[in-house]
Amino acid sequence: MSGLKAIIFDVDGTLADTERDGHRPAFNAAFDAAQLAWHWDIARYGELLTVTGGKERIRYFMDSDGIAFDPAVDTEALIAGLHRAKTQHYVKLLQTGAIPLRSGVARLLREARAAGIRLAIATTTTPENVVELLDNCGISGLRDWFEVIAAGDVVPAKKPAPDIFTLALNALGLRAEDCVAVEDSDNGARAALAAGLKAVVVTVNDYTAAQSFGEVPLVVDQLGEPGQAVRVLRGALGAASWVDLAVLEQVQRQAYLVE
Ligand code: XBP
Ligand code: MG
Repeated sequence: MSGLKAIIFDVDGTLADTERDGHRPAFNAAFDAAQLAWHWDIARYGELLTVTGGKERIRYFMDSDGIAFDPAVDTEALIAGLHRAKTQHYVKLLQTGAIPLRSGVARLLREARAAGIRLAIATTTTPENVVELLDNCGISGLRDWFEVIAAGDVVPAKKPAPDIFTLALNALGLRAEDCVAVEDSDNGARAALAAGLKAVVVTVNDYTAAQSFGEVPLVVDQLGEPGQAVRVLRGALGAASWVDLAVLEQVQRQAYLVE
């Protein structure tokens, strides 16, 4: 009998490739609209992605570039305003359906539902970004497939802190060893591991491919599906050709072996 009770998914980079051509241009559009001469090119955005959370990323950018406003300017309010504008731009982009789910995501979600395995989300991004992505990727009612959507500022510390995964586990009422996390980044993998979860990492692009991902047992380039070969970067798929429930259960069982 399967010991796997739930799968907890990250969103950005995992469910969809959102960063380079989604969040990044939305930040830049917000900067333009505020008449700030800031522009995050692809390479710079890669560096900035080491900080999770949009507001935190803007603050880190200002600090690292020594950008300071007149003391009369409320910097926190300025950042919050920029971030609200960024979210509006990003949501508009999502509403065009421009950002699809990654390979194998819909397949794995369907398999999990058919097997009675519960689904949850643990993400750093703003909650409305999650539901807009889910509502605009071509699967009707997808947001309702997720019993728990833990997102954004609801925890004191964002990834790599474990808080958002711990929140999702508490909301599910499950122990970490009953679940597996699916992540795409070093920060995300470290957050999942710190919450006691075993994780699969699905690298997405140059932003994450060279990261180390802590001690996760399986790193692949996509979840995969028929006709799309999965490249295994760490670990093994066993008899499977793509990341299916049997593979996730194997990842989960290694948790028991390690403990
Ligand atoms: C995602 C993020 C987010 C998005 C921006 O990290 O770092 O900050 O880039 O989202 P993860 P907001 O995939 O590890 O959860 O601007 O809405 O914060
Ligand atoms: Mg991610």
